[in-house]
Amino acid sequence: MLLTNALIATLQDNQTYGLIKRGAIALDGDKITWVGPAAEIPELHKDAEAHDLGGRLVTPALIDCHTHIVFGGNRAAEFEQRLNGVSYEEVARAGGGIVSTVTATRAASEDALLADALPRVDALISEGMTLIEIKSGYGLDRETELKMLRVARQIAQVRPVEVRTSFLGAHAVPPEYKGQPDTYIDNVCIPTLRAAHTEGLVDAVDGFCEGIAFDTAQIARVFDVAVELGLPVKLHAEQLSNIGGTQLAAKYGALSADHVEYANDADAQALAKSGTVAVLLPGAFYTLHETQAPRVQSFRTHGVPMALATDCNPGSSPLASPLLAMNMACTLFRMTPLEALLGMTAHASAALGINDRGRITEGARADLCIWDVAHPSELAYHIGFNPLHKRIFRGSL
Ligand code: DI6
Ligand code: FE
Repeated sequence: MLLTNALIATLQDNQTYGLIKRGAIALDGDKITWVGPAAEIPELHKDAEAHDLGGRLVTPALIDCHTHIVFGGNRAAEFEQRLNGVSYEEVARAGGGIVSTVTATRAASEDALLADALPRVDALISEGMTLIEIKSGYGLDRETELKMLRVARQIAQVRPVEVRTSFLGAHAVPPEYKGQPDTYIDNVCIPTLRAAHTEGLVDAVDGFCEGIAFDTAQIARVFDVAVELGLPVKLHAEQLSNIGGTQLAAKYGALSADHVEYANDADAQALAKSGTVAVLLPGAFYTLHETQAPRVQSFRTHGVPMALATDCNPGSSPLASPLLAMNMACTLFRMTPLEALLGMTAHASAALGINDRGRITEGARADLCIWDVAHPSELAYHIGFNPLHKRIFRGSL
C-alpha cells in the first residue's frame, strides 16, 4: 500500500515534528518500508495500491502506556456524593473508594468485565489508539488478579488493538489484610505474580509506592521477584508525596516512573541516568484537584523522556480520551504540543519497552493515524473534538 499526498509528522527526532509536506509512505504487510517526499518515491513502490490522503496529516498511531481500563462498576455515585458535601472519609467508611472497585471487580464475571471495558477501549480506538497497556490491581486476590489479566488479554482478541499487561498486585492493601501490608505482599501479591507469570499473563510489574499504599521496601520485594522472573518493572511514584519511589524505580532500571508530580530535580537526574521514562497523567491531576504539577522543565533539562497516558480508572481518572489527555498536558503541565504528541507515541512506546513503533521510519510497525487537520499542533489544541479520519493498524486501513 502507498499513502500519498500526506503531511507526515515522522517524529524522527525529539526536537521537531519531522514534517514532510506532500509526503508518501509505503507499507508492506505490517511494516513501513519507505517514507519521504512523494516526488522521490522509489520505482519499486510506484505500482503499489495508492491512497491519496488529500493533504491530511499522518502521525504514528497513539499508544496509551498507562491504564486501569479493566474494572468492575464505576464510582459515579461516590463522585456525586462528594460534590453534595459528603466527606471522603464518610465515603470510604460506607465502603466507597478503591475498595468499592475491588468489591465490584471480584463480583464480576470475566464476560461482564470484558463487556464493561470494551466501550472504553472503543473510545480510545476511536481517537487513534493501537496499543494499550492494561494493569491488574483491582482484584488483590489471586483469582481476581488473574481474571483481570485474562480479560486484558482477551481485549486484543476481540478488538483491533494490541495489549500489554502489567501486574499491579501492589496497588492497595485489600480489606481482609487491613493493617498488614507485609503479609499481603508475601502471602498474596508475590505468589499471585508468580502464578500470573506462569500463565503467560504478565508483560511488566507495577506497584503503587505511596503513603496510602506501599513503601519502597515493600515494592522492592515485589521488584526482586520481577527481576528473578525476567520481567521489566514500572512504578506509580511520587503521585501524592515524595517517599522515594522514583529513586527506587531508577535503581531497578524501571521502564517508567508514573505520575511523578512530587518528583524533584534529583529524582529527574536519577531517571535520566537509568533511562527511565517519566509518564505524566494529567487526568488524575485534574480529577484529584492536585496543585503540584510534575516538574516538566526539570525533566527537559536532564533529558528524561516524557510519556503521556490516560490512566483510565474509575477513581482518580475516569478518562478515555487520549486527545483530551494531550490537551490537559499542555494546559495544566505546560508541555508543548510536540511533547504531548511524542508522549502518546514514541515515548509511550519506550515506556513499554517497545522500540519498533511510535515514529514513522523505515522498518517501523505500520500503526498510523490519518487526521483531518492542517498541522500537528491541532491534536493537542482542540478540546472535546476528534479529528481522526482513519486509523491504520498493522498495515490495515
Ligand atoms: N493511582 C491512582 O491515582 C489510582 N491508582 C493509583 O495507583 C487510583 C485508583 C482508584 O482510586 O481506583
Ligand atoms: Fe495508575
